[in-house]
Amino acid sequence: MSLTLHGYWRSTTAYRVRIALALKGVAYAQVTHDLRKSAEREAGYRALNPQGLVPALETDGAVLTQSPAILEWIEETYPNPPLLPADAKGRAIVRAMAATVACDIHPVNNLRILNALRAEFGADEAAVNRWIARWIGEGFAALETQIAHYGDGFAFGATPTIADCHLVPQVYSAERFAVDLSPYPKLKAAAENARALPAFAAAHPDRQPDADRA
Ligand SMILES: N[C@@H](CCC(=O)N[C@@H](CS)C(=O)NCC(=O)O)C(=O)O
Repeated sequence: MSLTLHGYWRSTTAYRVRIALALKGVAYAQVTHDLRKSAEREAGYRALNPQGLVPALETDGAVLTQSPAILEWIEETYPNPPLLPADAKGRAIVRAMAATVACDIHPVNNLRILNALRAEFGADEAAVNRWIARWIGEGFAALETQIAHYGDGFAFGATPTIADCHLVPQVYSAERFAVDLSPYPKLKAAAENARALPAFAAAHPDRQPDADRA
């Protein structure tokens, strides 16, 4: 099956998909859409993803959108190594941890939200950074408790899961916006442990072909 990932190096949602594909050892092509130039809103790309957001994953005969759905498709299509626990309770907890990032942190800190804060609500960069840190902090505080309870090297258990596919990109974003991670030592340790794996390293934004070069 041939796969093409439409993304952008610094997109944390595309980063989730890159991690999952790398963990599964699945090869794919990449097409970049420069978010700084609003390329994701162009008509050609909207024909693939009507939401005009990255990522989208082109497979034989379908275009998949929404990174959590894409991760579930990857898990079902390439079951090894598994990124979800074997038991239903474990799967629900992992999906809940992922949803804390995907539903409760990332959407309110997305580019178009930040641009609306700047353009329509008069927020300066200091206010935007406070906004970002506020929502990351709320989500990370909850994840810190869950990782302390369920983690064993990774966010849940002793092997990477879909929770880590969400956590590591969100930590990347937190670091980019200089959010203090010292209140979340377990979360930080889990992210660092995951990042040390070659699959996570290969998926890092700076390693992507469209990354800014110094
Ligand atoms: N819930 C979607 C969110 C996708 C999303 O918001 N992607 C961002 C990049 S991380 C984007 O395309 N932003 C462009 C914009 O806000 O205009 C997913 O997980 O795939």
